[in-house]
Amino acid sequence: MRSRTSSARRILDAVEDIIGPDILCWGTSFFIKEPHNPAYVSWHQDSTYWGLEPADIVTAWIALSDSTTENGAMRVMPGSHTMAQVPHRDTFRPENLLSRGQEIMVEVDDAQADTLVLKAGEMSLHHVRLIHGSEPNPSDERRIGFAIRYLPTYVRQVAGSHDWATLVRGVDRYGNFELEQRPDADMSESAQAYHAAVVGGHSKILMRETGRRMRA
Ligand SMILES: O=C(O)CCC(=O)C(=O)O
Repeated sequence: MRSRTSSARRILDAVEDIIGPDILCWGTSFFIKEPHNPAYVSWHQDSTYWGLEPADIVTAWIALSDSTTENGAMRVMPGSHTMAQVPHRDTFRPENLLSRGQEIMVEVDDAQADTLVLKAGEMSLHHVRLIHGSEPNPSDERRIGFAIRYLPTYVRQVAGSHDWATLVRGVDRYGNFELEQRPDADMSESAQAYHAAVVGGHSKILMRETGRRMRA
């Protein structure tokens, strides 16, 4: 079995090839679809509410289970990462796994989409402007993805006055983010309080002008 350190290094090596050697992790999310569950992800660009510029941002989407056509693998519109930001509408549909249930307001020709079929332990990388989404999981198998958002250190937050990120490789010569503290111990009170402050700050940015907070 591969060690955690070597897996992290292999992920960062691939990310470094795309965004260079000085790398921040801005956040992570699980996208979990239980068997026979209506949860889905509408067509969207990640950049829509993140407030991060420029759009030189990449997500490593790591399959923690097999991700197949049958269980709602992620689908992408090839080449759409070269588009500008597209307008989105918020739906807040409960089955939509996105924070605002946001969906793009341009027509997507499903027939042109590619499905990213992955074995557990494999990953795909996607650009922050790539139009992507996924269907519900009508199968008997769980589909679990873990998305890690990586930025080069020169990216900045333009929608909020303060933002946080973890330096995971290289050097931060810009100081655009508060660099997150390493927890003093697993689940310590202070580490949990710090985590809550960062998540609360991100929720304010992502949910701005909606009067809502992110779902837990
Ligand atoms: O897991 C999915 O189906 C979608 C994931 C996603 O939207 C993302 O990682 O940005």
